Amino acid sequence: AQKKAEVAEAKKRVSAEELKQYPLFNRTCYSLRESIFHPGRTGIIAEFKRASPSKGLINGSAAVQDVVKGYQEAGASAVSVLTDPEFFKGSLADLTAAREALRLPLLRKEFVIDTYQIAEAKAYGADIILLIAACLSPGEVEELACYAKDIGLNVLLEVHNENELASNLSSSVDAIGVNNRNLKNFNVDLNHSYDLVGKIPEHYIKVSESGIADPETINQLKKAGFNGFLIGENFMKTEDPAAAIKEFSA
Ligand code: IGP
Repeated sequence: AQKKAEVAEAKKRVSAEELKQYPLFNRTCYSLRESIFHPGRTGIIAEFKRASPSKGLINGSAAVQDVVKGYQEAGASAVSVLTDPEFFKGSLADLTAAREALRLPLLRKEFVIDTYQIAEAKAYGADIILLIAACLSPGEVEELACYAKDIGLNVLLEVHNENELASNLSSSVDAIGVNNRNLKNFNVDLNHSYDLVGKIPEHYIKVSESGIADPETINQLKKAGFNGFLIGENFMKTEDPAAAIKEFSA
């Protein structure tokens, strides 16, 4: 039954060529670099995340457009929207809703393994894709990053350790994100960021991801050399994520 459902799902999908006809595919993407270094903005990449594998339901009621508008007003440099339905209760509809509400770079947060998902990201409104080094070979990172660059998207590469970093220094990658959360046991340790920041070559935008819980941590990460701060749960777990980000930005 699982297999049948997958085949049916695949049949419903439009072709990559059709995706390229979508109005949103044919737009100029916002630059992550410009927005991260924009003087009036905070460097925060604020995430819309309803649920996660480690926490279960985080926020079952927040409306995507209200939240992302609030993020933008509070000075976020970019917004991240989960599109994975199974573990994060996200969707491509959420991504497009966010696009309509925003004038900021928008990240499709997804486990990307093929070029189709990248074309889809742009067609549904994303400006940035995430590539997770732990899920891909260096050759795949290069191929997918190149494809994304060719269609005008920004590329954020996520790493967990020095080996993943050293094997994936593609020139088609714009930003390197150090994930502080261990994907196997979900433990968060900010030392991942502090240990790796000095090893990221200067020309990449440097992003610290996950478990950032207060404005003081952002200051310390900035001093260590980070330019971007990917934060989801600590905003989303409150009743009013847009109010929560304001306390980080004050
Ligand atoms: C946000 P947090 O701890 O602030 O909610 O973390 C973001 O870093 C996290 O959602 C994330 C993620 C991922 C989710 C980072 N990399 C890869 C899914 C897949």
